[in-house]
Amino acid sequence: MRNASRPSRRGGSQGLGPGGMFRRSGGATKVFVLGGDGFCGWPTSLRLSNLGHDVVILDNLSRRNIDNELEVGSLTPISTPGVRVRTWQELTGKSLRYERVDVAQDYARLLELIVTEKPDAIVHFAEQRAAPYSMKSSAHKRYTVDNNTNATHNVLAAMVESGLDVHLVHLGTMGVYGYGTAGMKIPEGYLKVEVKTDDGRTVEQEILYPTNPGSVYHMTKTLDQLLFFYYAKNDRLRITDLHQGIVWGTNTAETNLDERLINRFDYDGDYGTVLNRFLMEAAVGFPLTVHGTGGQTRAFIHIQDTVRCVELALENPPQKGDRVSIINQMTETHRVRDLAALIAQLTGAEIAYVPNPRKEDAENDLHVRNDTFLGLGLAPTKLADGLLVEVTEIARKYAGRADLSKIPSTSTWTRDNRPGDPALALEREKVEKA
Ligand code: NAD
Ligand code: USQ
Repeated sequence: MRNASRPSRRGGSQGLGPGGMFRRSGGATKVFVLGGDGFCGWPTSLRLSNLGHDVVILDNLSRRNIDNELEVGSLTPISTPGVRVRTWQELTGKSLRYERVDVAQDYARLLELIVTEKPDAIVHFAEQRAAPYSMKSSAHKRYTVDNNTNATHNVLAAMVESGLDVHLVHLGTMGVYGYGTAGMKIPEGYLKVEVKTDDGRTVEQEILYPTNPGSVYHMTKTLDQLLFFYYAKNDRLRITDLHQGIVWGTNTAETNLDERLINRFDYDGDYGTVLNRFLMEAAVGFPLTVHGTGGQTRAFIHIQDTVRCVELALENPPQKGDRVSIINQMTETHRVRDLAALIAQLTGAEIAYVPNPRKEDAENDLHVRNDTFLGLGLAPTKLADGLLVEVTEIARKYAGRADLSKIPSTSTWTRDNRPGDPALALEREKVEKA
């Protein structure tokens, strides 16, 4: 049972401590960070610890093992979890623990940790997050579905079984909506629709915005969304689902404190995301790999803002019985070819229009509502503020660690797609010229 003397956290701002963070009576809030060894999870764990929360990272190191499988590594030299945690404690004296747990497979251990530690909140990053990896083969598709769906469902079932009132903050994706436009901004999760009844009346309803995933990975996030909907309704769980855009950048105020705390930087064809890949490609003299015409428009957010948004989500939980709180976590939209042009202009890099290995619209517009976080005080880091720092302090500094053979994206969505390899682009040009 929970400590009955603890003040209720319902009502958003009740119980806010110094700095606006919620605190337990007589101590810090305890937060589990599932997937806290990963790209978004590690800087988030440090930020929450820095704010005075008691942070416990649960991670099975599957991401590091996938690096072994793909024979690639982070561009930045990341330390082991043990060194990371010890360095943080040595520098700040703050408590940060790491538990090796497979959230998708080891339900008993997950439940035991929740029951004994009684976290106030759980931040859930622990999923396989790369679309190209999820499309490599049937085995990769099945792993992604098993891992992501089980991880999310295990967390929800354990929250119910524990009987505790824990706020779950999950990292979802903008990709649940697809990237189309119906002539309106994509709302934050819910869509008002008008339904004609059998007796001719018009009734207004609010539904989850229709999903339109573009990969098996993105599909798992739409499945997560249904799990959240059900558990909020049936068990009155308090859940926030953050529909996040593509994260760019590397370090945050906390990971910058010491090189042993450095965050990971993925650049390979499976895990590297578009903007970070372009920055790294420019630094190593590789042509910028624009898929197809580069007409795809996507939503972006800097890693420092990711961390800030999670902090804001924790400070503003839904109340028991509320529907899932869905928040769009993005700050800018950009077209891929415009990003390539910007980086080419900044660095002198060449651009290669390579075959698109994905089945996706060649061109799309994207308009997204993001009022919630802006209203809560998010001050976005814009591309213009951070790009040069990334090029000089990260991409160029660690360029020597890159394996250029791992850059092309070889995972194809269907048999008709071809790898995003600049060598193929040159071949195509030659054929077209002949
Ligand atoms: P990441 O792969 O770097 O981190 C995920 C972490 O979760 C890894 O440390 C991994 O070892 C761990 N993990 C995976 N399955 C697990 C399991 N079953 N049990 C325990 N730990 C497990 O990914 P990331 O970029 O940090 O993304 C984190 C979350 O944010 C993901 O859910 C992703 O879908 C979402 N997201 C990421 C981005 C982005 O651009 N990186 C954008 C939008 C949403
Ligand atoms: N692209 C290129 N060249 C490249 C790499 C990608 O043109 O070298 C294109 C892709 O074809 C795609 C776009 O850039 O049109 C974005 O690709 P990405 O790999 O940067 O992003 P995506 O696969 O959508 O996935 C990433 C994260 C995922 C997260 C998602 C947010 O890996 O975890 O959910 O961004 S969103 O895109 O908003 O759905």
